[in-house]
Amino acid sequence: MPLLFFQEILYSQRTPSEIAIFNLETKELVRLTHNEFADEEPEWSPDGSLIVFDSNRESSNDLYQMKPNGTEVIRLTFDNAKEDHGAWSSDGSKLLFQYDAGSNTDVWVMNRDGKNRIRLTENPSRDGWADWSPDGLKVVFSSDRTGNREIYLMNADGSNVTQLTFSNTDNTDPTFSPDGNWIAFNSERDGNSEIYIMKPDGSRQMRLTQNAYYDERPDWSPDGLNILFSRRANGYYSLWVINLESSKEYRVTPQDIKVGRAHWSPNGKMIVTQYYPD
Ligand SMILES: [Ca+2]
Ligand SMILES: [Ca+2]
Ligand SMILES: [Ca+2]
Ligand SMILES: [Ca+2]
Repeated sequence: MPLLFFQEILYSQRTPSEIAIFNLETKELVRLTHNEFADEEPEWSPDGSLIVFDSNRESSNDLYQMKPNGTEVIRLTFDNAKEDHGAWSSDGSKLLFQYDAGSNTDVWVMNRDGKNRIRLTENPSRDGWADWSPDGLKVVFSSDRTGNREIYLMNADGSNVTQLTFSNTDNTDPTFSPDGNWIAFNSERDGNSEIYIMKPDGSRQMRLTQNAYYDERPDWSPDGLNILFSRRANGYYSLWVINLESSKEYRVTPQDIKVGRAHWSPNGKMIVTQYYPD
């Protein structure tokens, strides 16, 4: 009981944030949520009709979904654990998520309406940051079971867990390319966090960014040609894109817009992001 109580205080004290959509053509930012709670980690459904996100608006942290105009908000999880990091399957029928009971975190899956919850990892370490392969057969995730965070691949039912990275530094936020041929992730193996890609068997690990800032949370564009990522400099994140052919990178969001974890819209024209109004 004391532990749960303490967690709930921590959640309620998280920095307030909102979900917003940034239009890449007009450069306009539209807020979808307006409240004093932490609304985080939005991801667009593959058919474009819904956005999943997590929020501490109802005392415990839970997953929610809403329309891309901010209406029809539906709560998907209801227990005292912290549920976050929702990730859509390519067919839009299921959501992977992270279930944090305080001392342990695991990867779970449920139907898009919150029903039929199934636990996929059962390990005392912190397992999470999961994403699907495009064919829905595999799940890539991060775990600190060796003492630091490494990337692992397993079957979608949780069987056959295979370790892909062996860097002895933190590696996290793995995500499949749309064609399933690559996994992007971030790693601290070269001093600070940079964006990397590798083949789904762990071979051909290559660094894409190299600088003094924290580059995290990669997300492939729907056409597979670019990777969106968050860069932390001077305490704040901005969104950047790197083109995989030219290796050129550019900033997406203006300096004065404070953002967090973000994902492309299915049509590649917008980005849904965590947003800090102040
Ligand atoms: Ca909020
Ligand atoms: Ca909860
Ligand atoms: Ca675990
Ligand atoms: Ca960096």
